[in-house]
Amino acid sequence: MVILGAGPAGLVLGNLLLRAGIDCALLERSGRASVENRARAGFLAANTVRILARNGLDDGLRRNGQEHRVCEFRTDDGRFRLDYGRLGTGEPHTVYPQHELVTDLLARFLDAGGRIRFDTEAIAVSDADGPTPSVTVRESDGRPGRWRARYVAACDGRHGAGRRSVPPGAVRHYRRDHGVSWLGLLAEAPPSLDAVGYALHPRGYAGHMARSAGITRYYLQCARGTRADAWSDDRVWDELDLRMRAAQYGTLSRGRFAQRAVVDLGSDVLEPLRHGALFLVGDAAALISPSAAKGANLAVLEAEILARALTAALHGGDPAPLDAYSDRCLAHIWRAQEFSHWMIRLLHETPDPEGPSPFQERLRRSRIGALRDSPAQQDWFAENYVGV
Ligand code: RFL
Repeated sequence: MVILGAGPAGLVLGNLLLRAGIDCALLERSGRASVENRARAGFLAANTVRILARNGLDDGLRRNGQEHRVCEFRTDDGRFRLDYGRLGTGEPHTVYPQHELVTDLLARFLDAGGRIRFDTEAIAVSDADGPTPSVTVRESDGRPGRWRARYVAACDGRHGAGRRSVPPGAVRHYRRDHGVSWLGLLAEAPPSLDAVGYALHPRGYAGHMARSAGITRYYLQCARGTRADAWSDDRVWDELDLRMRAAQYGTLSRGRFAQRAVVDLGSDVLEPLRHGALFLVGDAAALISPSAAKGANLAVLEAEILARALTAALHGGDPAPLDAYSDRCLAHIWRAQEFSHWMIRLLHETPDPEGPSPFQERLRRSRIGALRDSPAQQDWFAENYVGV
């Protein structure tokens, strides 16, 4: 078994296969330090924590993860809080930075005797629907190489070799550009409120998410095509203060921005998630906009579903779970896509082909009003917000 990519999907899958006694090798394009330092997600769903716990992969998470259960919406009409950890299914998030989870999973994989090749880039998966699937690679010394495998799991993200290797006629590609961009910021500053903050402002959306005692993620909606370094740190902080209504609700703790990146909010899904011996997992299977913090959670869930299916096929001689892999995962993926789409329309005035739309804006105000006032709507929100 060959796994492409050492992100959350590849490393959960690798650990679970090792535990089941299935031989696998992981091929990763980047070096170890780069994999361990790539700051991205932070909010883990309760189901993700359960998956990691039942597979003995939650040591770091239990030590350093922080339970999180409240979000706050700030609008022109005031602010309100939802204790989502008490609504819906009554489950909180656990805040644990993705790169720390990846570091834990990698250490675990290596300790258990897992094989991983860093600086090894998969170029293509060949003969996935034939008798001898293989992966061509560029080895760390730059030379070409080839790995043969009975199965290949593409956990190598949206731009990886796995997706590219599925023939266009064998897959349907659904995609959507939401027409909204965010400046994603990682601030070396403590969180400024004890909740996830969603600020809806006439100048655009601003978001606040805790990562750790000294690190906070912020998002600032920006015009399409904005460069990540277009604004000085002071200008970014002033804009965050304005949109988060700091004058009314308390100033933000400032610090240096350790990371800035512009994200164009987009989504896509491939169907099916299997082509012969090649399986798509995590971002390689579907990209989901970060508006609802689902990507890493789906990656972990799909990795567990695939690990169980491979175990049934290889140890039990039962191919049925592998045949069901794509449909099972797609049901979760489309549910998460729908909620994330709903979040985008809650948080932004999304572009209307007919230009600025006061009608759309009224709908958005009504949507947020329902969330503020309707217990049934709040339960629905909480269930989808923490669930995958
Ligand atoms: P990853 O994490 O991208 O890992 C893929 C790995 O594959 C390697 N690779 C290759 N290796 C070999 N050959 C090739 N040809 C290769 N091409 C690539 C890469 O180097 C990498 O190591 O994919 P995976 O495992 O599917 O995990 C997906 C998650 O990383 C992603 O969905 C989340 O980060 C999304 N996301 C969030 N998800 C959440 O659940 N909660 C959050 O709070 C959250 N916040 C976020 C996010 C994504 C963000 N970005 C990137 C837009 C915040 C941000 C800013």
